[in-house]
Amino acid sequence: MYDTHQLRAAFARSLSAMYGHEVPAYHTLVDTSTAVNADFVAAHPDTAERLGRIDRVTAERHGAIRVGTARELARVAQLFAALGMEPVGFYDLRGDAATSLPIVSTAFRPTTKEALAINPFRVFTSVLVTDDRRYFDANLQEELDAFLAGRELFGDDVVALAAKAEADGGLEDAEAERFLRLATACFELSSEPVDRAWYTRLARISGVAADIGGVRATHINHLTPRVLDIDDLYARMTDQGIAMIDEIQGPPRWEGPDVLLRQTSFKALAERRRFREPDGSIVDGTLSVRFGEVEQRGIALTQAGRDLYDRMIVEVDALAPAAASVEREEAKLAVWRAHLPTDEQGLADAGLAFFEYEAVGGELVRTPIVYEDFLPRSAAGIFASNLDHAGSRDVTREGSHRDEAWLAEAMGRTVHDPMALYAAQQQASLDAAAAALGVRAGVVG
Ligand code: OOG
Ligand code: NI
Repeated sequence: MYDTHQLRAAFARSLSAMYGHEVPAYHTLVDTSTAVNADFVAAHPDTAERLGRIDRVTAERHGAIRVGTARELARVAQLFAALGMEPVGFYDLRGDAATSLPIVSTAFRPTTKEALAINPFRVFTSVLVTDDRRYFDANLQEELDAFLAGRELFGDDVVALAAKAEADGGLEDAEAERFLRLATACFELSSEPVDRAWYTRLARISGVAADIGGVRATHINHLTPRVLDIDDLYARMTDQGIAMIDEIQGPPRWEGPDVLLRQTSFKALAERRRFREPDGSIVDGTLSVRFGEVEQRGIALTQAGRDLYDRMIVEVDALAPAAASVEREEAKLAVWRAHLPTDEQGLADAGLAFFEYEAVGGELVRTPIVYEDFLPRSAAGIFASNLDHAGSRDVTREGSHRDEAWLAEAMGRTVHDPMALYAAQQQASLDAAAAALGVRAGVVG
């Protein structure tokens, strides 16, 4: 028997094996990340594990996938439900000024502290918005919708097994292995020829639209390891001759506590794909859509902390508009030093971050809660830096409406609010600590 958590861990391993086979640079990234983490723990034995035990951090991955329709989203949500991964958060990347991204996203992940500790696998999942007139006119939408309706990304057999696993809390060995094989295969790069004319038409609007709607299959776009020192990782990858994107997205390196999420990536490598030309001939060619990404996670911020983060990013933009990465990093550092408390106590006192509290020998001991989600601005930056062309869109047209309720309706599932999950975790720890100390839980932080 595989229970939900064993299925999730096994699926993450199986996807990782397949992706490593398809994209050998992934091995370089994982090996380098493992070395960075081991060295970091050796250099900082007392503090390195404050944001997660080394075994969890080194095994930790997030994936990214992209689907075309509400139906495909509902079916992939069923697959993830079998693995104990629920939709958390709503990200609308369509507003990004620099790049044409006709998508909205959510993240499937475990939602409890216990499940995260067993295996924190999460998948950033985007769905195309085909009725957004800024990107697709009525004719193209009709063609695109028909194309998407004519494909099946997640077959009935794998979806049925997933539903059974969700209902029973796991699967017997033979069925579990079949489910894992079928589910992994859904994300394998297809060798079916790509219709060149159709793909190119969509790519002129958006590289992501072409990647989603230009082919009859989906694939895992990237699998991201977690490191304890992303600047060290960046330097070591560069030393190995791998061209990283210019900027580390999100907060800067600084002397105070790490908050939220820092991410960087290296450019998509050209992968061999076959194409069907307009004259019907099949030729070899290449596409660059997949890339390598790495992340460093920090402390989860409260709504007040998040509002401050968003204001700080606006200030960085004002100080260093479209500046080179070195200047942006300097601007970030100055803004961080001006606004953010320089230690955890300061963050807690100002109510800016989430912590767990535990009663130990009559004292309340505070431990930070790690940010388990994503950042829309950073996600847009990662997308943008890995596309060959910015694409095009008509900003004079009205966009179509999408929100968390739309996502929930499309999947028939609750979309969790990340803030509410962190707040509940903090409160549960306070209640338990108060019970242990024999006092009523007060508000801390
Ligand atoms: C997702 C891009 C965003 C992240 O970690 O924020 C992302 C994609 O490429 O499909 O990977
Ligand atoms: Ni990612």
